[in-house]
Amino acid sequence: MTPPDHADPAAATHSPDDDAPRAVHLADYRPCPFRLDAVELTFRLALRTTRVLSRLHFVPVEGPAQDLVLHGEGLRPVRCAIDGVELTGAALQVADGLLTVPAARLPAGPFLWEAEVEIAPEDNTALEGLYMSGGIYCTQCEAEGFRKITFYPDRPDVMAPFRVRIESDMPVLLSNGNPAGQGPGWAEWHDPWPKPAYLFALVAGDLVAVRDRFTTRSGREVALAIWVRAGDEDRCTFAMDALKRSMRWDEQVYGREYDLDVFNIVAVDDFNMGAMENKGLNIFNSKLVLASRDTATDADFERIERVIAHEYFHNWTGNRITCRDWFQLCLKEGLTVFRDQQFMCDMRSAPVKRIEDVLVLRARQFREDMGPLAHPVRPDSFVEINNFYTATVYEKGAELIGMLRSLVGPDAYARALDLYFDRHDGQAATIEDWLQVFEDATGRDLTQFKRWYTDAGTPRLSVTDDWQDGTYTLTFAQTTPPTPGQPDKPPRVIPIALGLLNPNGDEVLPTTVLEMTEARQIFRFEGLAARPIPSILRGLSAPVVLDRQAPAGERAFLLAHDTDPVNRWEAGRALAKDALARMVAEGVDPPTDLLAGLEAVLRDDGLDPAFRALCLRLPSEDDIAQTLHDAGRVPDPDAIHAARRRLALALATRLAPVLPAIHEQMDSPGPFSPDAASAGRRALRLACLGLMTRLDGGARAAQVFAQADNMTESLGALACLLDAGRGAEELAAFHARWRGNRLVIDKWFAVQVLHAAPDRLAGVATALTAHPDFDWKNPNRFRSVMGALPENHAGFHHASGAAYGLLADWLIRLDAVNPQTAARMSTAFETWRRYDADRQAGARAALERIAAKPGLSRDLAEMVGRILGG
Ligand code: B3K
Ligand code: ZN
Repeated sequence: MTPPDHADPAAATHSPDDDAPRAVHLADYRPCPFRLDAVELTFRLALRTTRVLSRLHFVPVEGPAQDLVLHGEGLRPVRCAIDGVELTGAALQVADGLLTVPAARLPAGPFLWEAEVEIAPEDNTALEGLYMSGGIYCTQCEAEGFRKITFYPDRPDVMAPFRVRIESDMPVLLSNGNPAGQGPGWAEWHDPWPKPAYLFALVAGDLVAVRDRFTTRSGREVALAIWVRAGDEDRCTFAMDALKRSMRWDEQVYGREYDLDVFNIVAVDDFNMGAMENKGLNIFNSKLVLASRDTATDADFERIERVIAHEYFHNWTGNRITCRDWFQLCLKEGLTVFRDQQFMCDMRSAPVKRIEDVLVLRARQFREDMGPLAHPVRPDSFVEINNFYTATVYEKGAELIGMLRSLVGPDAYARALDLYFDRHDGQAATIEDWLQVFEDATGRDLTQFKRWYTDAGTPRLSVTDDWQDGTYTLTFAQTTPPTPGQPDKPPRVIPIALGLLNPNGDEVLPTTVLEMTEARQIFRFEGLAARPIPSILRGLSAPVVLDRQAPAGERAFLLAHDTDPVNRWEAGRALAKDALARMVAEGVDPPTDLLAGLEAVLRDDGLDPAFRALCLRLPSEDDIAQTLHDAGRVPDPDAIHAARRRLALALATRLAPVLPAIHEQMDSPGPFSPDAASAGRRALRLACLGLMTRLDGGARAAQVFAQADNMTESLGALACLLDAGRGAEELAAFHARWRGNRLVIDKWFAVQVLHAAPDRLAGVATALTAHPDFDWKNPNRFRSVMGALPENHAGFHHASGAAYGLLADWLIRLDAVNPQTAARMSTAFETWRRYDADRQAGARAALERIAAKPGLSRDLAEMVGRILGG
């Protein structure tokens, strides 16, 4: 067969540096002029010469005839035809990743597009499209990876049922949907549910299945399988259990059933993110599937449970109802995160889970919203969509759903969701559709609420109170600082969950949601016997910063008495942040009210151990830096590091009499269980160990390390030892024991970076990159060193600028093979303008060095441009 004359691979290959990156705008959205009624794909797998044959059944939609425009990147076309007539010459135009067939060359009615292309999975280091991971063929198509597999209208609003045939001598051949036949060297799959190409998946490899079954509430029998490499089967039990619980929960809480005969999960070692919700064939980073007591920490177990649920929940919120375009990403991600958070609250302690979510929201999303990368939950332009899988779209997107639910109430929320599933099943929807459903179900006008989707930035809520003649008055004011491209922000509706306590600690006003809609608004409470103590923004009822000049003693009172556990924790947190800010700025001693308050919490064995552990966790150095920056100061990373250690020492000294006893008491006698209660006991045990280490230099931690029978304790003790400036022997023992387990060796790398002394960080990290196990092309391994660098705040921002330079070197290197992961990790620099002039100069030099690199990907170029320019 003669390749058509457009077969020059360069013609359809994306070349990152060929021209300036172009932004895509929401305002430019146009529907696709063709419907796609059916997709048939055949894969003849080979490492460097995989053949992909596609048959796409197009139907023009009403209206004037239009060109057929298909995406394609890095494809070697062999043959393209319409209704069997091969296309050559002028009938085909290929440029900038787009293949265009002029309208004049298309039949007036339905037609069949056929293409045969060649691709090289083995050469695909970007891990997008069809690639190899440890000898396994696998795919990642979201957001725009399918165009690296074949020519296609690669946009989420084009949905079609798929039939897939895989030809390969690999023993296991998987794709989406239900199995439709198999024989020696081939397998066929049929996915009856129309889906966009980003949900396509294919896996072929030497895998074994851990199997189970699930019967849906209407009686459908679903065969469940988790596919892993031989030897990993015994580490799938927890993930399988999480999957079954997720399936049941979605039936019980959202009335959503699974809709295929099989549900497959595959674990691969090389993956750019956590996992992917491909229809009926979820592909996971192995670190989010494999877990056993020896190899996974409690945090790993928790994350596995959450992500298994998240990907499963996408089956309805994402797959059955998908996004019209990528600007609507939060439609599926914000909602699915909200659903996974609800699930986790139901599976575990709800307040503890909410506190953890608040910590993540502040650490990642508030930080993003306050810096150069701030963008709306629904952005209105992007250069590279992969750069918008952010904390804002995910975590703030979930907060928006939570606010909606608290504004309309749980019953109306349930009605609205039922309407959403009824009305939009099988469609590619928008945020307008989503809000319309709520308006129709509740009769409420959500025009002002929509600003939460379109306006970036974290509102600041200030509050003053007054007590006169039996009336208590709260006056709130809201402002949102400018963000890139958005100088002015009108007021938004803010649900403020409020409780009032009397001076005995009794609740005189149970949690009530105030609706703030103006820039400044007053709320009055009558009939109270005494001036109450307010508990404001309970459960963090809106993603805002509360600026309250609390009167002396109020926070300590709330830490001791608040009936809302999240705000109780929050009171301690606010005290600790204030204390640390003053310790840094004014050199004061750790305040007694904080130490006394934390001691009371620790000693209160009526409280959940997990909650006590969270209260004892001091604010991170990055959090303190942000607090100082907000207060108009230039944070000094060394002073922050020193103050935090000083506070930890003061706390340890004060608690010294009780720490060993609680450490012992929290030891779980029976067999290991990863459940939340047991994990909470281990968390408190480790919190005590961390404090004890401040006093004994690591003596107890060394014993714990030697005796540990689970990874949480083993790694926790190792971290304590490194913090105490020792641990060399233990590190060696840990490596020797776990050298055959990639996921555990990732932890071995990360713990050394996280706990290196600040002035040694760059040296430690450089040495680790020279270690024979540093496989930098594996995203998990790369992240375990380079992703951990900024987590060591004082080390990353060391005055030498060495860590900035080191990260820049490695981002440049990684960008050439894996732009997506390189771009994501550049967010380490997003706070660079907080710091002093010398540090800013160091960070700027590193960023400019990246920006100047010839051939930089558009992913990393966009990120660095925004970070520098903001
Ligand atoms: N939807 C995927 C993320 C895809 C990221 C593409 N760069 C996982 C998830 O959110 O469930
Ligand atoms: Zn998701």
